[in-house]
Amino acid sequence: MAAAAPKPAGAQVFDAIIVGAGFSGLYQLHKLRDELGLNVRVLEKGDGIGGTWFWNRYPGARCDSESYYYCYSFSPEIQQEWSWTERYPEHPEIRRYLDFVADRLDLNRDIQLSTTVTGARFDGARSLWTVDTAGGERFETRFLITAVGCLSAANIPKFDGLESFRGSWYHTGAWPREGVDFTGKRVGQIGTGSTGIQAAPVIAAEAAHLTVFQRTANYSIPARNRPMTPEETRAIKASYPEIWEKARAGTNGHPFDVAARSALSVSDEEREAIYEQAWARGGLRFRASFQDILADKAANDTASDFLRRKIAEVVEDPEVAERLTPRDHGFATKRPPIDTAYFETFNRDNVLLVDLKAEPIVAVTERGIRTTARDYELDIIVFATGFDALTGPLLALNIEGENGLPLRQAWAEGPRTYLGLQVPGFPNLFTITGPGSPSVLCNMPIAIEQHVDWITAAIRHLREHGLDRIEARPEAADAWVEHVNEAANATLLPMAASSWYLGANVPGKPRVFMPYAGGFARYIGICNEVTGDGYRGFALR
Ligand code: NA7
Repeated sequence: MAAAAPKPAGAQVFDAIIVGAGFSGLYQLHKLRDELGLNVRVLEKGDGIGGTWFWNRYPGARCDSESYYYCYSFSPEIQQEWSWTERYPEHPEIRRYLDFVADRLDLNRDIQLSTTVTGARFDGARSLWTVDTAGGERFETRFLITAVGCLSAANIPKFDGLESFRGSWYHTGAWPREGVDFTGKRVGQIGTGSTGIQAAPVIAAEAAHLTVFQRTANYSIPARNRPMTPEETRAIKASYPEIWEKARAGTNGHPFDVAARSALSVSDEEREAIYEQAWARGGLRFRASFQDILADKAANDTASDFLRRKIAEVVEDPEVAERLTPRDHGFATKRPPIDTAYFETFNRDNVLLVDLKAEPIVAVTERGIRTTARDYELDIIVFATGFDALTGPLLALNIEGENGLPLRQAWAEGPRTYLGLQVPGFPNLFTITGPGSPSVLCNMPIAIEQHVDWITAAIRHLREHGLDRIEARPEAADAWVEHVNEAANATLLPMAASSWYLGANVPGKPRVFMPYAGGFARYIGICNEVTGDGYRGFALR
């Protein structure tokens, strides 16, 4: 590597700065420090590690991937030492797991908590990044790696009058550590995505009254959560190599097969039986019942119809059931939630459903929420309104690349990356699970590991060849953006007009399908080919 130029007074110098201490940041720290021997600092905004799971402590928050594969695969020791208690881990258990990993690998000593990055600029002459924090610290680093998660910038709708509300309000993705006591309270929950669907049953059981403000009705599959048995855990631990192999060979990084049959190739009775079985098993695997659920509208209709009928079976009041029934998008074209007694919650006497399509919110008042139809008096408002997904957490860092180009400007028309790993004009910046990679369409930890491994190998390559810089070529990024669009258009995913995959949930955000829908296995193959081909599409020097 070229010798580092003199540093400005006060800047702390590292080989790599990683922003974020969730699944991505922890593993990236381990790889760069313990395998490459780099001097690394992780900067983390929270006062604890855990990333997404540090912030998302709302009632009912648990993972939708099954615990035994929502974890790291890189360490056979860790996966033998750790045992999950439930099929779907609740948020405190995931934090305990990450603490266990951090302790086991002695990571905490290189993690700086309560440190918010406020800006990062690339100095082309010295091939170095300068990183500034809210506390006035300055860092200099050769490599800047964002490990900020895909769903970490809260989307809080700008309702008139929110500041006048006399009660308390919370966003689910920035939940107070000490929790919220709903006892005896009248609660309003806005949003019925995966989060709202997890939270509503738990809030309803505790609060005096819950009003759910729904803009778009959603499908949901029962999670069928339950404790893990010792036999199951033993069997899983004995077969981890095959589990991970299967997860990497699939579309979504889950270790299950997608049935190699069309929903239209079987009789109505057979299809119904297959869906009933998947419904009884529960979980995201419902999607895998047929291979064309996300590829063919007629096939998708069969799944959507089945799930609509289930809502009508569970919800006692037919009018409420109809309002809860999604009619404007097909199943799984938006991120499919899984639940524990979500639809049953609307059979409770203390729960009211408000259809915001029929009566939109006009304002938040001192006493609650006003729609075009009436006022709802509330003590607590819960915003389960999602995130400025994928691009939001990156833009919040105020990154400026070569010649002072702000990332916000480079992405004015939507994110433009090569493989979701790098952005042209931003040398030595790596974006773990960035837009244009499988990320949120995938079981996250395994997607993260693949990115971290790729980034680590790229940095190793630079160092072994005495090089300073790696940067995505503009033409490679253009071709990749085109491929990401093609991959999305080969599915039904872009059909859901209000999807956060498209940025449609945030007013003014460019409508671009952001994650890579071409499949995890295919994506891994492309990344490996690029590396094998001398980092095709990247400029190294
Ligand atoms: P989502 O899936 O984006 O859901 C947010 C919900 O909030 C959804 O029902 C939205 O309705 C609703 N929303 C958003 N803005 C508004 C306004 N202005 N008014 C009324 N309702 C609104 O976020 P989640 O947190 O549930 O899930 C995010 C991911 O976390 C999830 O997919 C998993 O990957 C984990 P809309 O559908 O946009 O009409």
